[in-house]
This record gives sequence, structure tokens and C-alpha cells, in this order.
Amino acid sequence: MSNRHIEHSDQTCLDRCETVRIWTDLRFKEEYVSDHSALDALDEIHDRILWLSTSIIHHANRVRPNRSGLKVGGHQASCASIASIMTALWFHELRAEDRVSIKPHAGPVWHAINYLFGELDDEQMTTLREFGGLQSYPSRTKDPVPADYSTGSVGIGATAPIWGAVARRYVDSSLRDIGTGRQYSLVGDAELDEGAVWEAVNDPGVKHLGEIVWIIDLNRQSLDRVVPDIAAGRIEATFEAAGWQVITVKFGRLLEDLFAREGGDALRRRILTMSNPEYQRILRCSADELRTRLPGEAGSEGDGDSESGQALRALISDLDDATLLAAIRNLGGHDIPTLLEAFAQIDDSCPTAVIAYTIKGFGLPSSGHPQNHSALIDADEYSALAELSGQDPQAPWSRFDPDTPAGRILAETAQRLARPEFAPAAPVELPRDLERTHKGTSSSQAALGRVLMDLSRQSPETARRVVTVSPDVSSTTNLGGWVNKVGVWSADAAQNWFADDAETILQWNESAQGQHMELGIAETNLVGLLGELGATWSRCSPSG
Ligand SMILES: Cc1ncc(C[n+]2csc(CCOP(=O)(O)OP(=O)(O)O)c2C)c(N)n1
Ligand SMILES: [Mg+2]
Repeated sequence: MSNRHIEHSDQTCLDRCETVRIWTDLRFKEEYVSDHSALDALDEIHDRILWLSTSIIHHANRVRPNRSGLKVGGHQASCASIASIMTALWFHELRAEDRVSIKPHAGPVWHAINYLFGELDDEQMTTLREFGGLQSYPSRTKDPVPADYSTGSVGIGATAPIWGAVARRYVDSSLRDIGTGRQYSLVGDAELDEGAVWEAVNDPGVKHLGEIVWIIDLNRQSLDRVVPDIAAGRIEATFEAAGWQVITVKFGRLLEDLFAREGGDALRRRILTMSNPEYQRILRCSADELRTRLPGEAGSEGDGDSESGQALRALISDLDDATLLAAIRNLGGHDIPTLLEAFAQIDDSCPTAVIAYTIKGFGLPSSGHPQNHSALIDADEYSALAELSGQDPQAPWSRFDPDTPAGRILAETAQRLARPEFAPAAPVELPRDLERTHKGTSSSQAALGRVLMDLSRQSPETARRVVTVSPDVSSTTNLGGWVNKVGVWSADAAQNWFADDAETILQWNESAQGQHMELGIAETNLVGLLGELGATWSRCSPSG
């Protein structure tokens, strides 16, 4: 696709936002301008994805017969939070050779995308959490369309593509020319509380993996609460300190446009300095309440009687209710052109974290409410959403006509993302006997070291398929001989400064041809890397 997809119409942002569909708490219905531009088509695709993902969960909980009466579940608010990010990613940025790990609770968004591509049929859309049906969390083995990465345990899916990238590079440099592609993680912001995330980000080898792109859905909400701090600065600094590029997508075009007006500085300062819980609270306000709360009361943090409070009041008094409500929730993670501009800045020479500000439940009645994690819309709200989306609540599954702009983007994307058929390599013949008789007592570690050395002598072809991994215990687990023989794998070759030192027994020769991988004392990283190396047989197709 070309840049035309991020071109705006001739209208100013504000005019445009006044006329296009404004998602608020189902209290406003604005017709959106269908000017047949690609941008409008992307908006339309987003709206359909929001509708379908909400419907998948709605059907499982409120329509499908439920003999046990037990809760089925699913997370409409978590899906709504990331639907725009996934629309921008899939329908503009993603390539066939890329791989994506999707935040667990966004499974239905991904099912909706697969449905639009025609990879799922209407009946499958009614099977969320049924035995053999669509999985609530993306699965490589249990979903009808296999996910690139299985996710579910919060925090673990975020790091999997790092180890997937290492495993793919290993295969590419050592065994089979499979190229590379970006490795995306779509990460919930509360996943960053998980220690394993920082264990992986800080691994010294990771800063060399330019194919890593994390897109963080910064909705400031976890399961139970609004995260108290404005933590984005800390998150940005932590990624930067680890050698990552950081791109922050904070505001959408409507807010940016307001910031440029008289009183705009005061509005920006007010939004930037209010606490996360206060911001979430004002997302739940009517336009009238906003007109009082935004400038703030005298003596409060946002002092409405101060000069800036008055400027802010004057600015928002010029806005009609719908625009004011749209503006306060106009965060960059829901503004597709802003996201596309951010994606265009990704520098593939180092890992990237795109921090996208979003609203949990965007476009749903529970939008921004601290307790919306498991909230399900009721039948009336579903009907209202159907009306807003131009959809039929009785027949919710529908795709785009191929002759519409959205249908054409769908077809182009399906073609772009098609992956070639992949035949796994034939397994090598394993030797039955390494011709060693074990005598006496010895440790299993010593036996492992000997087996690896014997293997490299008796069956070099088999040994070429062996990769060892250690969290800083190679020498103490008797891998020294093996490491000396096969070398240490590294994305970048490094000089061995002790190669000429007579006292050095363990030779640390790093190159992309090495077969031993060394990590720091970080056992979750170890398990993640082992898992991805073990999955290369099915992942590492010639398409990358
Ligand atoms: C290891 C682990 N701990 C706890 C949970 C329970 N849990 C599920 S979702 C969630 C919060 C997720 O918040 P976030 O990642 O920000 O996603 P959001 O729904 O806000 O997009 C928690 C704690 C889990 N699934 N896995
Ligand atoms: Mg969150």
C-alpha cells in the first residue's frame, strides 16, 4: 500500500472530526462521511472489527443456549481498547514474513480479522469458549486458524517474539535460508508489571534484534483498577535505557488541533498533569460536567479561576457537546492516521516500543470505567451498538462487499499476508550407538558433556542440529568442550579477546554460526528461548 492511506481530506482535522463518526458512550450518533478515501475505509474496517469482536463475546454469553448457566466470559473492553491498533497494523503495516503475538484478551479481535478474510465462517463465530471452538486467548494449536504465538498468561506472550526472533535468526544463519521479518508483540500495559518482561528487555543480546516491535496498549487499566501513576515516562526511560527506540503516540489529531488554538496550551497542560484516575473519571462525564471539571475549581489542581483555567474554559466553550466529548477521548491509539505515522517511524536497526495511549472499552458503554475489564454489554446496549455500526443484531456476521473501498483493502491485505506453503525439513537419521561404554559413577552433567562431544564426532550431521542454551552455567554443567567445539551463537560477531591467552580453557568464540546460546541468570528467558527453539520446525517457513 502507498502513502495515500494516510492522506487526510482537504478538511481541517477539527472539521473532519466533527463530521466523521464520533464514538462516545453510545449517546451520540454521527453519520460518517463516506468519501471513499482509504482512510475512511480503514475507519469502516475498524468499526466492523469492533462490532464483530463485541458480537463474538455477546453471542457466547447472551445468545448461545447455556445449559450449565455458568459464566462464559470474554473481554469486550480489552478488545475495544486495541481494535484500532490491530486495524492499523493488519491493514497497512503487516507483511507476510512478520509474526505477531497478540495480548491474550484481544483474541476476539483477531478472530474478527480472520472472519473478514474469510478464514472463519459464520458458524465458527458463535463458538467462543465452546469445546473445539474459538479460543478466548490466541492459540497455535487449538484455534482453527493457528496463531503465530499462543498467549494467555499475562506477560509471557509479550516476550515470546523476542525468543522467536532469536530462534529464527539461528535457523537462518545455521541451517536454512529463511530470511527474517518483524516480530510484533501487542502488549497490555499491565503486562509490563510482569518481571519476565524486563528480564527479556534487558537481556544484552536483545538490543541487536531490530525486528522486535512492541505496541503497548496504554489504557492505564489492569484487571481491577486504574493504574495510579502516570507511568509512561518511566516506561519510556526503561526501554530507552535498554537500547530500544521509543515512539509515543499520545494524542489524536482532534486534540492536537485544539492544542494549537488559543487556550490549547492550558488544555494540554491540564490533560498531561491530571492523574490517571482523574482522567478516567472525566471520561465518564457528560459534556456539561466536563465544562466544569476540565477548567477545574478554584484552588484545585486545575484552577478554573487562574489565567490558564479561563483560557481553557474559553476554548471549550467554543466546542459543541459532541466535539468536546470526542476531544477528551481523542487519544493517539484510536486515531488510525496517527498510528500509521508512528509505524512509519519504526527503525529496524534496534527494537522498538510504540507506546499507544488508548481507552479501555473505547466505543462501548463501559468505556474508561475502572471496573470494565469483564463487563458485558446487555441486549439494549447491543442493539444501540448495532444501530451505530449499521449492523443487524439478529444477523451479526457480515463481511464487506469486494467492490467497496473496504472490500478492496481486505483483498489487498489478504494477498499481501498470504504465506507460502511450508514443508518441514526431513528429520536426520539419529545414530543408535555412540560407541561409549559408561563405567563407574559419574554425574549426569559430565555424561551430557561427553554425549555432546561423542555426537559431534560420530554424527556431525545430527550434532549440527543441536543447540544448547544456558543461563550462565555452561562451564559448571560440563558444556565447556562442546562450547569450544561449536562456538557461541550471537546476532553480531564479537572478538574473543582471550583467544591468545594460555590460561583460558573455555573459548568464547561468538558468531552467527555458533551453536550454544548463553543468557544471563534469567530462567524465564531460558524457558522462553527453549520453547521457541523447539517450535522452529513448524514456524520457520521459507517465507521467514
Ligand atoms: C500471569 C497472569 N497473572 C494474572 C492474570 C489475570 N489477568 C488477566 S488480564 C489481567 C490484566 C490485564 O491488563 P492489561 O494487560 O493492561 O490488559 P487490558 O485488558 O487492560 O488491555 C490480569 C491481571 C493472567 N492472565 N496471567
Ligand atoms: Mg491495560
